[in-house]
Amino acid sequence: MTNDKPTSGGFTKTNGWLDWYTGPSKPTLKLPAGAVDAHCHVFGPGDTFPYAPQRKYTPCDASKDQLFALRDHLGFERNVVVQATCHGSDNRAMVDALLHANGKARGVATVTRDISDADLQALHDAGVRGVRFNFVKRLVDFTPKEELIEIANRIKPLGWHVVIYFEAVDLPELWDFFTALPTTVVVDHMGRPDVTQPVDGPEFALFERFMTEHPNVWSKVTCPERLSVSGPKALNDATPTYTDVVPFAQRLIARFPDRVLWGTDWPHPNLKDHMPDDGLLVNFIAQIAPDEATRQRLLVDNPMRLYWPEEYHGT
Ligand code: 0GY
Repeated sequence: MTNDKPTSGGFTKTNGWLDWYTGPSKPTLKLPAGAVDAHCHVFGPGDTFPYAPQRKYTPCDASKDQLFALRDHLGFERNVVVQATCHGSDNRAMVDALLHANGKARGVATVTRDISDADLQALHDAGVRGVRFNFVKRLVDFTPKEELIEIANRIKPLGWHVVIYFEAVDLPELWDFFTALPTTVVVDHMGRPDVTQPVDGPEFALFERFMTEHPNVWSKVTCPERLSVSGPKALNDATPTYTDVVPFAQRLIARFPDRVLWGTDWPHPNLKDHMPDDGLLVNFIAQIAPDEATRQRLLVDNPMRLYWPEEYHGT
């Protein structure tokens, strides 16, 4: 990504959703050395890595080379590439990115119960360290819970974790299943709270209870652009953005400083009203993690402990 400046508004509309922001600004927030973008995707290219027939959306192609250019542009050193539903359980595009990242990318896969031990090991050797279970109904069809538990039990000996994606309203119904998972459990996007509700309200209190009572549960404090109702409202780098999401992310970072992760979510699938400038998203980190010590944990220590433990020796 050589473009430092937004071009023609920064995005175009394709396939019924917005193409990624084509000219992310340079963040004014300097990230700590070794920072990890712990939630991002690659899509296709579709002619090399076809999208899944059962997908619920068709994304714009978003290649590993574009992802790596974005990483360098924003000031990250590493990526965690998360399998998105549009590729189903065909992990080839994600694995291809890992294999071309010089050890600077790890992955989270989607697998089905019929995967062989040899194929699981091959994913591990490529750099996969987790599986993703998705419960967002607009994205996936239902998978029986006994199948998911079986998968969780098979990936546990590899030292992997389970990433879960769900809507906050569904947490009560999913609680027993989530709390029975035998591994570290990482929640995408803070469990998608309704940020028009008070941060002290019952919905987010339940999520905090989930993390308090279960020390194996981590959360990504990601996706202000998905959760916000107030929107980016960024006129310049100094203007606060996505302010309605800030109290939720701040709360989790303050309460669980060793169990939070951050990522861009590039290339932002399914956003229909605005496409974020990834430079401003990085600047947003300063609103939720105002001091350097907190950012060091959020962006370096925590993701390194989870994804590159063999290289992490503490700070
Ligand atoms: C995200 C969020 C979304 C999409 C997916 O796997 C996916 O397709 O996770 C979404 O639409 O909310 O994390 O990328």
